[in-house]
Amino acid sequence: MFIIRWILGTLILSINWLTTPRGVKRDAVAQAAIDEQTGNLALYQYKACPFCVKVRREMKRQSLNIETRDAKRSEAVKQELLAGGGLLKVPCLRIENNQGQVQWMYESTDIIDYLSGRFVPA
Ligand SMILES: N[C@@H](CCC(=O)N[C@@H](CS)C(=O)NCC(=O)O)C(=O)O
Repeated sequence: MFIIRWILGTLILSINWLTTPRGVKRDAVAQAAIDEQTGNLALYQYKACPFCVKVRREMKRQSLNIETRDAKRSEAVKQELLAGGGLLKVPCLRIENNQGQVQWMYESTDIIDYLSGRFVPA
């Protein structure tokens, strides 16, 4: 089982690496404004989880510099996710607003919809 998972994980990461999307180019001022907003976001994830890869690809496509936190490799990160979000499931986006209120968003599709709705110009 471990071997199969390792092979699948390596395959997913290799295909992802070979087909990495190009990020949108913004001027420095616009990118700095986006970076300030994404500073309040963090993606809890596993490196080779296909749903996490899907979200990371969208981040790349939109040039969103969102901190990623690996809940498999770090016990502290895993505990943060469990304590905050309530489930050990990835991907999960931690969203903090300017008042310090925190929302934990699970489901890759919901996360991608949220990022597109917030950062892709209509
Ligand atoms: N429908 C979810 C599926 C997420 C999912 O199944 N994630 C797996 C990792 S690939 C998970 O967190 N499983 C629980 C665990 O590993 O403890 C999504 O699209 O985000």
